Amino acid sequence: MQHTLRNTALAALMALAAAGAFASGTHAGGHGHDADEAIGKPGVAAKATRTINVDMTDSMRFTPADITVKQGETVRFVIKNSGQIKHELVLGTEKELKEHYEVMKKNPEMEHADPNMVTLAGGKTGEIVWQFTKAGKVDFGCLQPGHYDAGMKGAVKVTKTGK
Ligand SMILES: [Cu+2]
Repeated sequence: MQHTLRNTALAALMALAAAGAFASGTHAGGHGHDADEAIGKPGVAAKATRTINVDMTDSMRFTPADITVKQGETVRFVIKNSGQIKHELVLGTEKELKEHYEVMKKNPEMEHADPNMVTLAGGKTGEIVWQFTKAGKVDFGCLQPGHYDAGMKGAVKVTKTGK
């Protein structure tokens, strides 16, 4: 029976390998396997080449709402909540932000803390250090219930580095 078991295990491994190959084949040209890489990755503060100040207000706006960075650049965002109510800045694809926003609406008290976001009570300041590895657009928004719909969103344009 040892033989049969081994074959079963081998078949399972091969199936996994085939599935893996198929999955990576769907990423056109990319070598990334993590969906998060679509927007970049957590940055190392010591490597930040630039600090960008972003202000959040109770009028449901980010200032600035349009930011341009270079591909590969690590940016230190210093985010200030100038309002009195809780706001947050979450980096993501538009799809991710919308999905997350729907979850937040159902669970308004949900606490979340990931490297791509910062949630701040009124008057507080926080930071996100992020490396933009891929050219294109990275969206950001405040996912507190009602805020995103009210227009509390923005985008980071990531320009391709000349090569
Ligand atoms: Cu907000």
